[in-house]
Amino acid sequence: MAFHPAEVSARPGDTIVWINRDFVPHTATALDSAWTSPPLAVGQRWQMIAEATTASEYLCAFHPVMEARVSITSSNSTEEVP
Ligand SMILES: [Cu+2]
Repeated sequence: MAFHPAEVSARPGDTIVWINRDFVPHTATALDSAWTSPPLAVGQRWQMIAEATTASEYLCAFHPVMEARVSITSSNSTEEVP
């Protein structure tokens, strides 16, 4: 009955995967409703490509005490050319 890790950071374009390793169904649902997984049965997985708008606190729609967070870090691949 918890997300592990409770906080994950990703860069835009990264794939974030949730796997339900619990004994009951769960969802991963953004607090601002920007995204949600379908209900994940035991053993099921769901993945999402991270975008800037993915950054959010999220919870399980069935068990709102389950809270976690996705943070998005910008990539540092761009360098200014003098
Ligand atoms: Cu749940």
